Amino acid sequence: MTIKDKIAAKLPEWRSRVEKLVEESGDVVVGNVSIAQVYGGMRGVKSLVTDISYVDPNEGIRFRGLTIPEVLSKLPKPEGAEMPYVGGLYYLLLLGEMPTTEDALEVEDEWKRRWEIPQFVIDVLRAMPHDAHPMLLFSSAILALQHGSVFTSRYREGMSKSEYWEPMLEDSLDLTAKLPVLAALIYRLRYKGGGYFTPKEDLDYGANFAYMMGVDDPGYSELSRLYFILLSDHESGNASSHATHLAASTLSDIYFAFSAGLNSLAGPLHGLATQESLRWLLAAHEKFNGVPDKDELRQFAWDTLNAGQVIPGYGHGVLRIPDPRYTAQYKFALKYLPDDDLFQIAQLVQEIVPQVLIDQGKAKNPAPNVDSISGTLQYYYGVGEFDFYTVLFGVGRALGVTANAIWARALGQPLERPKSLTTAMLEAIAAEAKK
Ligand code: NMX
Ligand code: MLT
Repeated sequence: MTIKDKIAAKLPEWRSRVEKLVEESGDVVVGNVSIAQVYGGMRGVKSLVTDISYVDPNEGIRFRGLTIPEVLSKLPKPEGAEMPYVGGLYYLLLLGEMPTTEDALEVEDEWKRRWEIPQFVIDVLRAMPHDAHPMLLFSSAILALQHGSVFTSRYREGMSKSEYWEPMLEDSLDLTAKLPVLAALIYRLRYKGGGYFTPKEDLDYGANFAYMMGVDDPGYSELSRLYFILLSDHESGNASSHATHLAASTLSDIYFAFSAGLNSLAGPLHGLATQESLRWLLAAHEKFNGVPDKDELRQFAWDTLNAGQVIPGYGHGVLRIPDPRYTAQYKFALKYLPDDDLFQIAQLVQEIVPQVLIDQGKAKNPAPNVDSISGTLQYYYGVGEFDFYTVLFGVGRALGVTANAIWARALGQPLERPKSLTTAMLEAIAAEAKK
């Protein structure tokens, strides 16, 4: 059975489960919304549904019910590798079942058949100013790929609603196959003079990415697998997933929708924090001419806060513990680069910054998030161009948002259109509540 057949086989049960829930219990109240939440970025408002991942504030992410250590130990791995096949993770997200090695390889093989980037997309990238931000290049290239959307042509020809998910799957496999190639191409175009490598038949998704980046170190293949898996999904409410879902809810195809998601990933409160974290560490390194002592670093953190800025890589909209995706990368660093200077600073930051944030008394979670250490790992392997890091986040995030988009279409999730109110209306609601 192909992946498409396997999803098709699951659909009847899922469709009737959702139908039954909405029909029989549609008026059951899930939660209330306060004025603070309406003004406060909808934090904590329960208004989205996904079965692909869930973030518990006190535990962190579970992918299809599995914690990160479970995912890393249970997913099949390439021979001799420590980190699993990315294709296996995609299978898990798409189907909710632990893949066999054969299943993981089926996804990896699908990707190998679909990786090619049309020449006009490469030309679009080459036409951009040489100092364009890599996220501008990445998002533009994905928009350009929209030209080949199977969903859009099938829709134009006329297709039944019940079939929407099929071309969505087709486009998603095409898109996810091309992303590491595109990312490496952007990297080489932007920083390495323009030549690029095409993927090798005998390498998996992660190892091929390392190869195309020109990083000749097996540790970087392991890191690439780990990173794409960790960043793949973080339930539906984070900005990039939500933006992708919102755009896709209009029945725009995955290229338009994911480009929208990437555009929100490019903000410093979200994915761009990956580059900002490393920039912050490097600034500390430069200021103190190496690894600062604790007092110097504490003062450096306070200087950042007193300048009205955030400390990148710390805090979270949902998590109230250190991000387990941070912990997984931290363990990787302990094994592969324990003596690295920047890792020493990152460790020191982890010791000092949470208390500084607690003393400042604003951040609800003073602990490190996923972005606080990713750059340190990239830098160690020679990928020192930190403007590029959010592109890597985007390659990983595509796995989760495309899996979600396929299921959203399969289950007929409608156009997203919440209701807004005016301030006067909220004032009236507040006055009524006080009576
Ligand atoms: N440094 C300084 N101040 C912070 C930080 C931080 N790392 N985290 C939160 N705060 C402040 C925040 O700006 C807000 O201030 P104000 O009342 O003046 O508006 C206050 O603490 C309360 O914010 P929270 O409710 O704790 O956090 P919120 O849910 O609004 O925002 C983040 C979450 C992640 C945007 C926020 O913690 C932050 O700005 N962190 C630094 C940027 C970052 O690392 N982003 C990446 C997040 C992960 N990702 O990949 O997306
Ligand atoms: C993410 O991975 O999307 C970030 O941690 C942000 C979030 O979940 O809000």
